[in-house]
Amino acid sequence: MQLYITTGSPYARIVRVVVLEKGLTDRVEILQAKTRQTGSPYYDINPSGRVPYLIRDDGVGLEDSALICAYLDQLDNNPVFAFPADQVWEARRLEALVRSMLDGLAVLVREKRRPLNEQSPTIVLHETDRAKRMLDLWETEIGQPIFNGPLNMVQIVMVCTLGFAGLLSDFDWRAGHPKLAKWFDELSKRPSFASTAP
Ligand SMILES: N[C@@H](CCC(=O)N[C@@H](CS)C(=O)NCC(=O)O)C(=O)O
Repeated sequence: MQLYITTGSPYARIVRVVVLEKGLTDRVEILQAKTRQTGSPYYDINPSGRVPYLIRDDGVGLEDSALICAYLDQLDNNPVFAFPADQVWEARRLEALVRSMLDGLAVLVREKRRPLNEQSPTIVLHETDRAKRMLDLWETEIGQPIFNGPLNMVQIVMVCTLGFAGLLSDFDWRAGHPKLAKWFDELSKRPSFASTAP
């Protein structure tokens, strides 16, 4: 299989972590895509131009980190990241909320990478405020069992989200969130996170 990524993409990192955790490095070739460039040859591979994008062994392409992770997880008929029935809705609820923070941060990082005179202060303020509200929420929720049991998708998405937030030099997500920072630092030591850190 071939997995198209960019090294800076937190969504691609989520899949790269799953590839490592599932021991699939021999089966998945990781390729760099040229995204956000007019006329990129990558658009012939994935017309949406987004990463991550997995081309399966049968040649069919899958987009979206959640879908790709679920696909890779079940390949060996031993899906370790699928939640048992009694946890599934709580896990999906939490993963959706973490992804909501990640989607906002992606907008914020993109905005801040534009030249200063092209940045929208309204968007920067809106997304910064959203990130702060979500971080406050996670500071109170990070003790929940789903964040502290065996590695799962909620934890993977959270680590990749906070790692991505760390790229914002003028936004210290750790300030006022000591429990979240401690949780992040502990889990970040895991080899799959350490070797994919932005
Ligand atoms: N919901 C998607 C989001 C993927 C996404 O937004 N990827 C960004 C990189 S972080 C991208 O490919 N951007 C290139 C573009 O918008 O053209 C997922 O979970 O995979």
